[in-house]
Amino acid sequence: MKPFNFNVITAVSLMALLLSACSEDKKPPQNLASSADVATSNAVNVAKISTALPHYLQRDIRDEVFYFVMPDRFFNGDTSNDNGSTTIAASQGGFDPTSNGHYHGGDIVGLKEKLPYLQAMGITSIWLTPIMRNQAVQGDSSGYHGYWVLDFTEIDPHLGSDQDLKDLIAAAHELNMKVFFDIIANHSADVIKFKECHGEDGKQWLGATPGLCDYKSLEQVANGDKYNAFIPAGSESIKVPQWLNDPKYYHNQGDSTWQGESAVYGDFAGLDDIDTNNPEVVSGLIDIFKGVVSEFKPDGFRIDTVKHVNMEFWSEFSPTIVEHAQGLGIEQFFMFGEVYDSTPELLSTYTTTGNMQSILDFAVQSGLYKSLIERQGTDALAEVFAGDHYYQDEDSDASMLVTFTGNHDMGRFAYMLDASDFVISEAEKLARIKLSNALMYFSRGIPVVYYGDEQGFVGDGNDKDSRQDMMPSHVASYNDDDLLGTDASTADDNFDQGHVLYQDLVSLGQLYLDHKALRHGVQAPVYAQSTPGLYAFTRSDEQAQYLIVANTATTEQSQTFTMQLHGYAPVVKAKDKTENNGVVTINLAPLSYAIYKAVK
Ligand SMILES: [Ca+2]
Ligand SMILES: [Ca+2]
Ligand SMILES: [Ca+2]
Ligand SMILES: [Ca+2]
Repeated sequence: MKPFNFNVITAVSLMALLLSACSEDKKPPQNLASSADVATSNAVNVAKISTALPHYLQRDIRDEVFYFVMPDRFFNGDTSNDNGSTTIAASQGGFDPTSNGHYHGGDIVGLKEKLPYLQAMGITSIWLTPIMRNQAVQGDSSGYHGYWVLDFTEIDPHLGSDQDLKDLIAAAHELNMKVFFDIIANHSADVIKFKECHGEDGKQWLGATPGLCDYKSLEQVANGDKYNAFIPAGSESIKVPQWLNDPKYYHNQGDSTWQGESAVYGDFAGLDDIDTNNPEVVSGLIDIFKGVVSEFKPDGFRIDTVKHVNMEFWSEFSPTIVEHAQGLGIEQFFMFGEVYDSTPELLSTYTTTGNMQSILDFAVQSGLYKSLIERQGTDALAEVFAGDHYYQDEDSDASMLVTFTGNHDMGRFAYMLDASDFVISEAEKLARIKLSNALMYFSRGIPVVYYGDEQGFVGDGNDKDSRQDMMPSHVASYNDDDLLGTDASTADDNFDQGHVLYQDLVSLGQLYLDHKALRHGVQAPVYAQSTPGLYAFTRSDEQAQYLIVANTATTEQSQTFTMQLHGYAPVVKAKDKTENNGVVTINLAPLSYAIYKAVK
């Protein structure tokens, strides 16, 4: 753990802020990705891009930098709520900070306390994992992640009170930051049981396959072969609002095998799959989420498990919720869905046919994975962006997609590097992470930083293994990880603003703020190759064109590009650059990138 003097940070931060406020044409920063020193420098800079951008109510979504956080694993600001509800048994308990599958005590008050930490990193928007009241315990783990909702109208008591949530949003808005909720329309907590699988009391296991209640197809159900669905005694009114307690509003076809129609109609490992084909359910769910918007006034929603709900539901739900929010004065209300698939052809159907404004760009994640972890050619990335035209329709396009390098389900980019076939030094891992972040920020789409990535978190895998604590952890399998860029472990407090990756994100955020075309510019391909090496593209607006070149190889690489403009000046310097009337030759150090700008 590096010692940290708060007064020094504050003084340096203030100075950096003053400098950034009064110098429009700063010197081009050093090439960030090429300086992959493991040792962190003592310099602590801050990038408060949230306060320099337009007011949050007017701000275009393409100006955002997201931070995706699981509040339970972030910071415990109030230990009195650690055990959840004091009045509702179903939402009580499940607290065990030594287990990676249980509540750890982090909450909304704690998150609010850390807003300045996020703001200083250049974050403008926070996306929270689901915060509605959960079933605290299911089987041998708990609802710390928030995806087991019982009550769609109030916050989970482990995370705090409705007022705490309103206070967080008010505090974020005060800093000109936005707050996004993660919502689920596909399923609720697991309450409904099937007599054929779970017995008369719902507590047995009679299924043929352990842990899997066999899926019954639509055809089987039409022929009368269906489950006897029921709610076990004592749980008849456990869900809110009340209509969710009637089994007739669920599909009740058993567990999804993730194949064919079961992906839409099946239960997600027992989680009650809501019958989103029923018009009464559609209006019921629309009312629920209109209510959430009216009550808390978030700036948008990330929508879970979109692929597991019928498309007709989304095409009605999405515009209705956005219109409702706009009617409340949240003009820029924005929703992006989780469609776990990496092909633009399929992903784009949700923003076109499904009327959704945006989706999480699993295709870009896959391109970054192929080029920087599997070491395929840079054409793996070019191929992803070549599918951008699929997203084009009258009200949305690929520039509104939400990009990321890893997440709470698939694991962190750092873990993927660890798990790859290559033996990689810490310096090279850091260089690959920095390059993936730069490509995420500077290519089209809205970047998301997964909490803890900025502190060098790695993890042993996906899901629970990737949901480490930022506050001192008591989970042994987290604490034995070798974090990148620091001597700290997850047993320490990890809000280190001097961490090399935190500082790198500060730099990216500052560049993002200083050059509007890097956020809004139209992207066009320039160069890619079938082996690791250079990847080049431009971002252009009315004023300027930016040439962004990345080197994914571990050797120096050089290439000449014939550009339409001339006079490309450095924004982030390459190792060497020469130019003759728009014929630009760039020489890049291993695993680095450069940005050059030509004025129109
Ligand atoms: Ca707490
Ligand atoms: Ca479903
Ligand atoms: Ca169930
Ligand atoms: Ca471990």
